Amino acid sequence: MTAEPRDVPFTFGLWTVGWPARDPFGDATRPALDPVESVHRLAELGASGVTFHDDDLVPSGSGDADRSRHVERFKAALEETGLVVPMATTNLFTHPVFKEGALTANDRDVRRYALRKVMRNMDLAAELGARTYVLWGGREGAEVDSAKDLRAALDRYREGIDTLAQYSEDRGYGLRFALEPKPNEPRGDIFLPTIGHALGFIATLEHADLVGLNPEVGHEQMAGLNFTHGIAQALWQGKLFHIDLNGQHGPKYDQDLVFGHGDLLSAFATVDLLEHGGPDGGPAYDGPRHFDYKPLRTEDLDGVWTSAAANMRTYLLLRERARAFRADPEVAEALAAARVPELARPTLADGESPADLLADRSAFEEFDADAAGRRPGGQVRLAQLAVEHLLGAR
Ligand SMILES: [Mn+2]
Repeated sequence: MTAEPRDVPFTFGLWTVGWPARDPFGDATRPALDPVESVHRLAELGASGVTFHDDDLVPSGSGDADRSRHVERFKAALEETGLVVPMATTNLFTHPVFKEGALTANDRDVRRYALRKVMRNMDLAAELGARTYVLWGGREGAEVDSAKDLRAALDRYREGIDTLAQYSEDRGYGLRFALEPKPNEPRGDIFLPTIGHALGFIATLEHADLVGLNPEVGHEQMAGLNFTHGIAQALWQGKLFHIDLNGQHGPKYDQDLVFGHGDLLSAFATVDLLEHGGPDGGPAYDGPRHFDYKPLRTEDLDGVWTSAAANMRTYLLLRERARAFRADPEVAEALAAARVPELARPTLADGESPADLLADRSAFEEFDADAAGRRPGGQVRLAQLAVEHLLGAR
C-alpha cells in the first residue's frame, strides 16, 4: 500500500457501522453505537466524512431539548475530528406510519408528514454543510398491484421531489438531490427500481437540474444488472451525484457486504471507471466514495471496525490495481487490438450526411461483411489481463 486513505474522500453512513445487526429473523447481536464514538473511530481509520438519516442522530420521538443535545454532541465530534457531512438523508421507512409508503402513500396525511420530516432534516443537513441530499424510497412501492394507482404514485413522487427541491431553493440551501434506486426489499416492488427507471423519471421533473442519482452496487446487482454500466450512463448524463459502494452476490436479498466482498471483478471495473473513466484517463467522479454496507451479523464491535477499514483498503487496493492495468503497455496493445479506442471515433465523418453514407460504396456494396466477421475480437485477452492485474500477478 502506497496511498494513505485520506487522499480519497471516504465517507460512511452512521447507520452502517452503527447497525446493531437486528434482522427479520433475529435479535441484535451488538450494542447500539453512540454516533459520537462512530465519528471518532471512523476518523482514526482514515475516513473524511459521515452521513446520517435524521433518526440515526436524533432517536425518533425525541423532544426539542433532546434533539438539540444530540445535534450539539455530534457537531462537537465533527469539530474535534475534522470530519465533514457531505450528505444527509431521511428515514422514511422504519416508523409504522410509512408502512404503505411515504411520498407515495395512498394516505395524503402520511405524504404531508413525510415531506415535513424531510424538510426538517434538510434544515439540519444545510446547517452541517451537506451538499447532497439522498432520497431512498424504501417504502415507495407495493405488494398488491391493485392497491396502488401506479401512475398517480409517480405523479405524487414527482410532486414530492419537486416540492423538496423548491424548498431548498427557497431557503438558499443549494442542495442537490440524489435518488437511490432499489428493485425490492422492504417492499415487494419498489418504484424507480433501477438507475434507468430513475433517469427516465428525473427527466420529467420541474427541477430536473437539481436531481441526480445515488446508485448502490448491491441494488443494481439484486436486479441482475451491471453496476458499472449503470453508473457509466449516470456519468454520461451528468447525474452521478453520489455513490453507495458495497458488495453483493447476485440476485438475492440485499446483502450490503463490504465493498469488493461480492463481485470483485465488477468492483475492479467500477473503481477503474471512477478513477480512469474521465477525460484523458483521469477521474470520472470526484465526489465522496460512500460506503453503505452492513458489518456482518456474526461480528462483534472489533469486527465492525475491521469491516469499516476493509472497505477503504479494498477501494485503495483496487485503485492501485486499476492504475497498474492502465499503465501496462500490454494492456494498451490489447485494447488497441480489440479496437476499443476506435469506438470514440464518430461513425459518420465530419459533415457527412445520410445521403453521403448512402453514396459510400465501401460502406456496403464493396464491404466484405464475411471477412469483417472473421476479424479477431481480442476480448478474452483483455479479460485475462484484468484478472492478472487484479490478482497482483502482473
Ligand atoms: Mn443495500
